[in-house]
Amino acid sequence: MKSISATALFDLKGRTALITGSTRGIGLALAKGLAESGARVILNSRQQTAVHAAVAQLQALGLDARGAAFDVADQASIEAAFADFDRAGLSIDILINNAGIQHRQPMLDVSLEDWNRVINTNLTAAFLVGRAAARRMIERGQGGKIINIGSLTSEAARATVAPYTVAKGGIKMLSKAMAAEWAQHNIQANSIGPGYILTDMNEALVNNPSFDAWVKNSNPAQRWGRPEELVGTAIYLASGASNYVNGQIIYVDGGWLSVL
Ligand code: GCO
Repeated sequence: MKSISATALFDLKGRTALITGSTRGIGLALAKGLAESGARVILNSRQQTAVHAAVAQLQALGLDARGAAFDVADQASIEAAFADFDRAGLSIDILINNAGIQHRQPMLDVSLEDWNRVINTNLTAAFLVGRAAARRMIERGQGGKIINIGSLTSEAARATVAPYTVAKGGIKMLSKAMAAEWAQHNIQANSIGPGYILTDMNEALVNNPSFDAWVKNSNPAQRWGRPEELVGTAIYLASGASNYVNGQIIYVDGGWLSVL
């Protein structure tokens, strides 16, 4: 096998990446990072206006960005979006299943509706979007990359976020299931487990002095992470540098899960 230079290993030129839930926070940071590494990126959320604004933000930086507004929790919406990609000749080589919501409430009080809403958006969506992308990757015969965004709660539970925790634990195992069935098609499916990251979803936690202190005292870096600190791991898992890595989860957590 011909050797590839180290820098070329991480080059995403000529690749097309779909990042779900990418109009802000972690998703937008990952989309910007992959685009800066040469990829064409497709941004997504349910809101067309938010998609347009985020695409404009990346295009203003000279990046190859376009948008696709669809609901990752709705199978018909996903299939319609992929039919649009097919018609536009867009081959998704890299998928980042990032879209997710949070619901903070004691498990004894969580309604079945809220439970299902979180599981559908944070886990089932990754299965449905992943399968739609994998079908086309397999048909094209050129393999592909799937990156599922997990959490510290893929490994350990925090009280009052049970639906999210269960979904994120499932995300970790979904990557392994994808590897088990799709590695033979040269698809690598892995997870990233972010620690506590400064995002809109966590704003209430950041602004809560006792929660803020708990986060800083619970990880050896003694700080919250920033969305852009996840970009390097995403580029690694989206690139040729990780062609023999499958079904893994990489925690980007300041060391949180590695210390007592
Ligand atoms: C919470 C937070 C967490 C973080 C992240 C930690 O309520 O505990 O929202 O879920 O977002 O997932 O890894």
